[in-house]
Amino acid sequence: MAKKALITGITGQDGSYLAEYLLDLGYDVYGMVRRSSTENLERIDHIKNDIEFVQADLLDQASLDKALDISQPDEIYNLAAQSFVPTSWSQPVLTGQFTGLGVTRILESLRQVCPEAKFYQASSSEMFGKVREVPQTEMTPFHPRSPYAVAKTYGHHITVNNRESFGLFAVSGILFNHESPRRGREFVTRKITDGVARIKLGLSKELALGTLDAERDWGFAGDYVKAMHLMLQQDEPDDFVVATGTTHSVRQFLEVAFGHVGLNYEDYVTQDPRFMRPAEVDQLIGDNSKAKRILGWEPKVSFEQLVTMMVDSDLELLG
Ligand code: NAP
Ligand code: F7E
Repeated sequence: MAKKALITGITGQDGSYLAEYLLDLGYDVYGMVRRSSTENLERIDHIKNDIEFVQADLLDQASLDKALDISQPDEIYNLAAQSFVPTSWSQPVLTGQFTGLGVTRILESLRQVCPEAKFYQASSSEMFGKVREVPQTEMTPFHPRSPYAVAKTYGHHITVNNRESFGLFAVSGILFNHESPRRGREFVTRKITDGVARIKLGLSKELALGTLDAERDWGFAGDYVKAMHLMLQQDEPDDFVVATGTTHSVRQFLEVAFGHVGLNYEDYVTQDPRFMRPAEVDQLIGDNSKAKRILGWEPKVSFEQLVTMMVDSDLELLG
């Protein structure tokens, strides 16, 4: 019989790649969606007929109980969250409710409805924040720098705590930034590649950004969802850093993205205080050696390939 997976956040970037991957592996895929006045299935439009949708919200315990009861999953991937860091300063309570307490709600439902199900929590490199060591490993202490990161740190600890308290197969994937042509346009990578395409096509004249000095360990989302799946196929539940092990600044991203279409970013990019953050995460770089050793996982798409893939996709979309 086919394995059953429930993905929360299936309409998001990672949810779409994970759903594709699990369908290819022969899974029955259930997707949790929240009610919306207009349909927002763009990222999964091509596979939506292969997915069983269940309606639920991270804020509503009874709806989560029902979603798990309907799907009776072997594996749960908890990808749903308020995931945009700047919004977490303007909506800190909501972010805590979705991104933090939402994890407890799903785990409570899991314990009531399907305690044998394996659980994946989408944790984040943002938990390292003001980093205590370079590169960051599974043992590096956390120092979150935004309400989003604080909520994710709670989600991480409650996952580990459920594992230790109740013997659940519950794991936390500490994923560093991962991007794709399906990334939301407010995140810096997609904002840049969308901006480059607009400028190249004569639809826009400039691109306003915040700091250009921040450095991130950027990988490709399509590679990273495979690590999520591998974590749930292990004999023992454990937590893993998933990263490329390389870091680049926003400025370097700009150089490659504008360079790819024969332009110089300095002619178009302006800095706008509106995009500066109250507290910044200056540099992230992950040590992926545990994931390589135990999961046999490694990233396939390089930084340059990622940037050019995103620029080409935005040129095609807008062209
Ligand atoms: P994303 O594109 O922002 O998708 C977030 C998903 O969560 C969407 O499907 C959204 O549904 C859903 N959601 C939000 N609030 C919800 C609620 N109250 N109830 C039910 N669903 C809700 O995020 P992503 O980039 O795919 O990231 C997936 C997960 O990994 C997130 O938890 C994120 O915080 C985490 N993460 C991401 C990265 C990264 O670099 N991408 C790195 C580390 C960790 P709607 O479509 O209805 O809004
Ligand atoms: O910012 C700087 C900004 O919003 C990256 C989420 O998926 O990854 C993501 O969080 C850097 C920051 O991603 C602009 O200040 C400059 O230093 O693309 P971002 P993020 O905050 O790293 C982690 C791992 C997650 O878990 C999150 O869910 O770029 N930056 N100028 C800018 N950022 C944005 N968004 N917009 C700018 O104009």
